[in-house]
Amino acid sequence: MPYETLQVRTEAGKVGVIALNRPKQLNALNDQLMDELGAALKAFDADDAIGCIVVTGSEKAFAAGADISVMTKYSFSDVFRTEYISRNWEALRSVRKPVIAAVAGFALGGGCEVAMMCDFIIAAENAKFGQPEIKLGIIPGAGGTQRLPRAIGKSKAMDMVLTSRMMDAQEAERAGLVSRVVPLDKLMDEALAAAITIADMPRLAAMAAKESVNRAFESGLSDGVWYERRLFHALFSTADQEEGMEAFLAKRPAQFSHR
Ligand code: CO8
Repeated sequence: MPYETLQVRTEAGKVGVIALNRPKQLNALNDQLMDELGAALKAFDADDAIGCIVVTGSEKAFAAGADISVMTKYSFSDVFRTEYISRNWEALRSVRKPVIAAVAGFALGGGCEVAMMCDFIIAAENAKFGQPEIKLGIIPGAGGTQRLPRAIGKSKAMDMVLTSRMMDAQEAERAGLVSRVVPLDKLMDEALAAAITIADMPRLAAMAAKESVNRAFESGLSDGVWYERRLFHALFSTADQEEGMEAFLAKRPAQFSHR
């Protein structure tokens, strides 16, 4: 399917790469882009050959937020009536395969929120994260006030949301917002290497691991641990559990069938 606001490709036959592509607007997010992002994610999620997805932007911007030139025309009744944002902006949440955000440059407002909806973030040294919505008279609207404190704690989240200051890649790594920081020219290599590693893992275990870690943000400890145990038990019904354990004991590489 041709996309106007994305560049979509497959790497190594097993990783789906989605690059946000509105360069003139620093990848500002509008409904078309988010609809296309949702469609591209869904297509990779349904493709049996794909084991992991990478979402990225350009060297200058992952995404500089929701498109302000569009939002400026909206009234309360427009956004409330049409369910602006919740209508199509959270497609990432329904993706069952692991999704890595490879972030260079600005990840601001909705851009930071999209990155946080991914399963983990690999940042280039020039990455800058921020929730500057307050300067526009609004607040984050796609989970920024909820995911940021869970990722970096209340004090830093409040600091960013209230002052609008940006966090550089090093601070973001120290704070736990990103999993690693790499040189800009190595960003895609690192993200693809991580994605290929994940794609080569037993698929059902990877999907269950993602579901279980995400459960930690939706439930109390007892419920979360119970949920994890149920998934752990369920994986004993998979061919890859049998293969993985047999291969380990036979001291040979495992041949996973992703079943
Ligand atoms: N919307 C529309 N256009 C934008 C945006 C944006 N968010 N950001 C940048 N642009 C455009 C600029 O208007 C400019 O266009 P033009 O060349 O036609 O004048 C072009 O991109 C380049 O930008 P700058 O000239 O400003 O580039 P600089 O390098 O000087 O500055 C900055 C880069 C710091 C990123 C600056 O552009 C900036 O501050 N942008 C706005 C950041 C912002 O406020 N983001 C939050 C938006 S609100 C939001 O995201 C609400 C989230 C709602 C949920 C979304 C769900 C996913």
